[in-house]
Amino acid sequence: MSTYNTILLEKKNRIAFITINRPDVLNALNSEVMTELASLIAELDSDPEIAVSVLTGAGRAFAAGADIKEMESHSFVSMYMEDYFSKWDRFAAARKPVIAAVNGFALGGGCELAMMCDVIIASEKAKFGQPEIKLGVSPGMGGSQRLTKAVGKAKAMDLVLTGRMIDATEADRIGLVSRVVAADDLMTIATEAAEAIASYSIPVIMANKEMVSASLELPTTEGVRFERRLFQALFSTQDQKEGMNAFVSKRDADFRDK
Ligand code: CO8
Repeated sequence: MSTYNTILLEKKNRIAFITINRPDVLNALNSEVMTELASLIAELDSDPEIAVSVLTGAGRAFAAGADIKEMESHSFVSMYMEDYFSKWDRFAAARKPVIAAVNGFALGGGCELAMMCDVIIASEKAKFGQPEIKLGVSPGMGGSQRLTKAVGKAKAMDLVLTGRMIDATEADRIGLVSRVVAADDLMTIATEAAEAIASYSIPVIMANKEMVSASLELPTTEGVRFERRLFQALFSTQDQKEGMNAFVSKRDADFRDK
């Protein structure tokens, strides 16, 4: 297992708990966080003992955005030549589900990171926003696309163009988050959601994630065809036989990830 400077990792009962750990700078996402998270997520994708991850932030932020101090002196050429922040694409391409447990500020890149995850469980203290316009830039980690797909044009334009922060209640109302929970219950409820997912068959979890994710990219007819092929393919798994036999026999299923 690799060791990391900017993130904490704990693996328990098929769940990887990942904490972004730069609380002094509200977990600002610098290149090191990106590199470490991208590499960890690839490692977890190929770890047969892990079904799902929970991502949160240490202290009072989930992540208050990309690291402004790291970005400030960049030029277009240096950004372009490095393809600055392109490794976030690897994080977003995770094949196993990631639950974002948003404990506080999720601003700019922090909001974009939460939106790369599959389920967003927000503490009532969470705050979301895309304030990049105030810094003379724009979303750069997928926010203009994922936010618009999540909440529609009217809300996305409001958030991106005004740069205003919204609270968890508003985020819930506009469909940005999956659930809002009391701050003290955040990790318990995120863990319960992860445990529910982790109780299922890993290849089946992955197929379910893959087809929902495909809906964001494919026209409906293609998406439905993709869903049907994957659904049909799942009948080649032992876990389909086990799941259906367990139901018919009125017993709990014993999935084997096969
Ligand atoms: N980057 C670097 N440092 C940060 C960041 C950040 N995004 N956010 C907070 N910090 C630091 C502060 O500088 C401060 O450090 P120090 O103690 O050394 O001065 C520490 O964290 C605590 O912050 P504050 O004192 O400001 O705490 P407050 O409670 O007063 O305010 C806020 C909290 C409102 C969250 C405030 O910190 C804030 O506005 N932060 C910036 C939010 C922001 O603008 N985020 C967007 C960043 S740009 C971005 O994410 C672009 C993404 C796409 C890039 C892709 C490139 C290809």
